[in-house]
Amino acid sequence: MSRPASAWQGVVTNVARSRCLAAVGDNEVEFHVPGSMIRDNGGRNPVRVGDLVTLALRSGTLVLQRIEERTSEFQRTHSEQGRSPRAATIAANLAMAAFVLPATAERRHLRMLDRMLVGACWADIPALVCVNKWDLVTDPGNLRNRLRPYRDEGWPICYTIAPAGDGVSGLLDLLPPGLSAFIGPSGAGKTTLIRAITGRADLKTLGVNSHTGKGRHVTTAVSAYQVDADRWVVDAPGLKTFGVAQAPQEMVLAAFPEIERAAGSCRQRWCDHEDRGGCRVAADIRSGAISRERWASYRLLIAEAVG
Ligand SMILES: Nc1nc2c(ncn2[C@@H]2O[C@H](COP(=O)(O)OP(=O)(O)OP(=O)(O)O)[C@@H](O)[C@H]2O)c(=O)[nH]1
Ligand SMILES: [Zn+2]
Repeated sequence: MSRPASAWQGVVTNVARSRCLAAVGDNEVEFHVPGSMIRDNGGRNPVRVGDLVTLALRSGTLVLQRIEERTSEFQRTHSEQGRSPRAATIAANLAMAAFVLPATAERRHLRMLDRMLVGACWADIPALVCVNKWDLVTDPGNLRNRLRPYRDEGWPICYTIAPAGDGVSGLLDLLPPGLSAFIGPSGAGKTTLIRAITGRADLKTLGVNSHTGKGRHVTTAVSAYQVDADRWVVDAPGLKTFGVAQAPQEMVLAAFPEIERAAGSCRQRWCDHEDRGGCRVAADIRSGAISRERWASYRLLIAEAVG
């Protein structure tokens, strides 16, 4: 389809409540989303970072004309107060999801990792794990052990100290052409990593609150930054929760390949894995081939996902 001379194509780099930015050629331009498109989307801005958009110039303002069909949607289930849970897209057309955890990882961070991996399987995009703040790790052997199930299933894991740039070139080597989104809990160091990768000193981090020890919620909008000619990184606000209620159960299974494989070898086709005779999953849990943490996580997520 030909487009009028006054139309431009771009990739969305920033979505805030009232304005959006897109990279058009070598420029970043601001554009307006027509009220009708927001109304048609149930009162929400339909634009996401990563969207390929067509913009038209109207009375001196760039206006969104069309959002091209997405190749992938990285989404989670999200419930706002008093509303029923709905799927919310974090970014569109991603080539990679980079899950950032602090090396001070607590149990809840690893459980969030399982949830985010369901999100990557649901979006059908590859994922990697970046364990940042490696300078603060207290028991490195224990943490590496707890991450072994992920490594064994082929998810790349890298260890970084973002402010010093340690491990950052290894992380960069893992990013494919296109958009890679940095996702994880608040204060994990996503913005600091992106600053180290892009060399952009203007990216703001506010530091960790010295009283609570928690990272402050500093990144408020999803934004994309250019790394080199064909790679972009996406900084997303820190997540507190990552619901999978709208994800199909097969996507949960895909995020636990060690369990999926074992279940395929249970003697009963519809085995409930309650350790009756011939259950391979139960045998693998007993032998340690399936970690108890991952098994408990799987059971929660499979119950949460749609059947
Ligand atoms: N010791 C140490 N501190 C780090 C490291 N990486 C980041 N920090 C610090 O941790 C704090 C939070 O870092 P951010 O980059 O803002 O974290 P974020 O994940 O972007 O946080 P949100 O924007 O809230 O999601 C800042 O004070 C950083 O300087 C690291 O590898 N080691
Ligand atoms: Zn079984």
